[in-house]
Amino acid sequence: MLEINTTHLERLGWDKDRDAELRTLLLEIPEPGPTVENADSGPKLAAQSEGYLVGRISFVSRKHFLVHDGQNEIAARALGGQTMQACVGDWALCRRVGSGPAVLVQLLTRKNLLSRKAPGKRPEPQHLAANLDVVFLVAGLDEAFNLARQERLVSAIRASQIEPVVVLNKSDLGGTLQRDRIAAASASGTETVLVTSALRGQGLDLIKEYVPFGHTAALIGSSGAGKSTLINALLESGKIATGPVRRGDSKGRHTTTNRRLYEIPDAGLLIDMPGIREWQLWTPAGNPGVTEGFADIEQLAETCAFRDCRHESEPGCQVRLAIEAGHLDAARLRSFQKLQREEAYFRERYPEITSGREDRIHPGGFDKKRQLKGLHKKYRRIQQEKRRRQGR
Ligand SMILES: Nc1nc2c(ncn2[C@@H]2O[C@H](COP(=O)(O)OP(=O)(O)OP(=O)(O)O)[C@@H](O)[C@H]2O)c(=O)[nH]1
Ligand SMILES: [Mg+2]
Ligand SMILES: [Zn+2]
Repeated sequence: MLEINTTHLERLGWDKDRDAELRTLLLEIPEPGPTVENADSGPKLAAQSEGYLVGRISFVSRKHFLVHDGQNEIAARALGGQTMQACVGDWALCRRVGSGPAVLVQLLTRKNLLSRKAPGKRPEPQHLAANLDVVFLVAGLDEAFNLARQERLVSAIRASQIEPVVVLNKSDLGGTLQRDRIAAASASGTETVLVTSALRGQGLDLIKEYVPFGHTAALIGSSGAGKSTLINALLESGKIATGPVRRGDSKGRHTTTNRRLYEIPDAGLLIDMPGIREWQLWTPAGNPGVTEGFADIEQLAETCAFRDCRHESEPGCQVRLAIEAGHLDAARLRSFQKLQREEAYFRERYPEITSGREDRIHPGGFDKKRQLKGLHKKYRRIQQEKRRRQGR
């Protein structure tokens, strides 16, 4: 059987389940036999650099990946349909051939996966990160707090079986806002709200507590919230580029453009992400959906007189009762119902996805179509330009 050294992977979050899976996988891979000399086989590849390795994807840029094996980051690329699927935080079995980039052979089973619907019209997921323990929802105390988006994020994160933790950063600028914000953030369905100042190094220990050795967290939030600055402060090296926010509305300039995994000294791993603008749900089969972020309402709804209570004017509605008694915010119920409608629309619109036949929608298919369209456009433009120059 093939052997792969995994001793250095623990600090990247390697666990027993992953190890067992890898052992099984390796049983299926035939051991490389002695090379047969064959005049037709072309140039020989360097034998010593060939071989399998396992590591965690630490960086993604389109089809290019970096895979961390616990000691080094190795350049890798995906083959065919896998391109769409691999993301930061994934464990991958790779194969190295010659001196070029390694090839992702197979992804190991994910503990969880954070996805949203890819921006644009195409019904495709965008996988943001895999195998997370926590997602930090970072908001700057200088930016306008968007409760509706926060609720949407919390339910998406919960639905992926990941714990959401709100981080209110820039406490040095917060002033009197702070108290209201903490209340608002708590109303979004998260239990934990941390207050930090990346600039002054306040609250960094709180973050570390949530990401101990071997754990992984991703940072999500608007551009300019201070995600990269927070990671820099924790890295104690300041190696990630950060950018100033706009005067007036404190909006960031989308400084971070890729997702990347960082190892924090004396703690676990943090994934830096580009700032987000919007978040469309992606709730295929197997994903418990938006209800996960609204356990409080779900619990109340179970005690409503009617099983299909819409919490409008039905008698014996415990949800309305809770709102009237001031235990539940009416806006929160509205958010929940809005997300439920969105989810229902998604499931109706894309039944092939929600019934678990996602594989029928070939990821490459859309790309190819778009590529062709782009080529046709380009061709037409060149033709037009040619005619123009010929004076037609
Ligand atoms: N006053 C203050 N400024 C901060 C703090 N944290 C970050 N900043 C500033 O906020 C600006 C944006 O910080 P970044 O770390 O680039 O923000 P980001 O969330 O990574 O933004 P994107 O990469 O664009 O998504 C920078 O000018 C930082 O110096 C803080 O705690 N206090
Ligand atoms: Mg950044
Ligand atoms: Zn009801």
